[in-house]
Amino acid sequence: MLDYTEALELAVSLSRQAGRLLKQGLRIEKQVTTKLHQHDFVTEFDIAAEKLIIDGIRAAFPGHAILSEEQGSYATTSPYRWIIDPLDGTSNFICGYPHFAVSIALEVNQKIEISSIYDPTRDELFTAITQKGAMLNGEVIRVSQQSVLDGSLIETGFSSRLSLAAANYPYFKAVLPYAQTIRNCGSAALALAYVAAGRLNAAWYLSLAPWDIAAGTLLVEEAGGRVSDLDGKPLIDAERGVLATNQSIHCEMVNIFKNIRCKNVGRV
Ligand code: 2AM
Ligand code: CA
Repeated sequence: MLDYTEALELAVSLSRQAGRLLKQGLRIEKQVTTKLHQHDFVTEFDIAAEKLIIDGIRAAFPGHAILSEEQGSYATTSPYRWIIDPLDGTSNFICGYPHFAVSIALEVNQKIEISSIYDPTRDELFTAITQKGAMLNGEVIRVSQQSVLDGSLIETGFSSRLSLAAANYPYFKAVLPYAQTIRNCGSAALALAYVAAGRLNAAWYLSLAPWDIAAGTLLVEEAGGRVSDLDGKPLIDAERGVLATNQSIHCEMVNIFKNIRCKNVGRV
């Protein structure tokens, strides 16, 4: 039986090492290459940070499965699977915009049990273990107490693929009149961590990948929030949309999203 505290310590240590590496790359010119399409970027720092993390996990737990953004899937028969985004917020990183994170989650029998999201520029470490609460730099965090959408600070983001980004326009337009305002800061992992810490009241995204949200979902739930798909149903596939809130404004957001679908406007 795996000791979750020890596994989290490993995730934190690797996140900090990867974060140090990313910080060194922030203000220098990077080698930027494209992946699936013209705005889907990767740098040598994404790759190096990912290698550092995967090497560390393989050394400690050689039998565990791994899913990571750049190297893809390393499948085994183990019930343990690490889900890694070595650099969430690559577009920010390329431009020197200091808002990005290292995200590591451990799934056990397909359920996230351990999370670590590390923001190296602010030296902020968000961690969670299932049923043990969520923390920021070792202090317990809770979601906000905001009870209505009116006055809420919300975040969303747009896929780097334009056709998928456009699917979010009607959602953005529908939420904006009800909220205080909507941010688009470029890291889904940090947006979820901020919902957990009560800095944002909600965040929603369409078209994400599992590594963008794996760690963040447990953080939000352990901080007293709620995570679902855009219909308010259990989240199965990040690609079809994710909604994370402080719980109190969840139904209001889902109701707004429902109206969009009635008008039959773009879904992914
Ligand atoms: P990344 O930086 O790791 O690619 C920006 O709104 C957020 O969406 C970031 O978390 C970014 O993750 C993610 N993102 C942007 N384009 C994406 C895509 N095509 N597929 C999945 N995630 C994407
Ligand atoms: Ca990434």
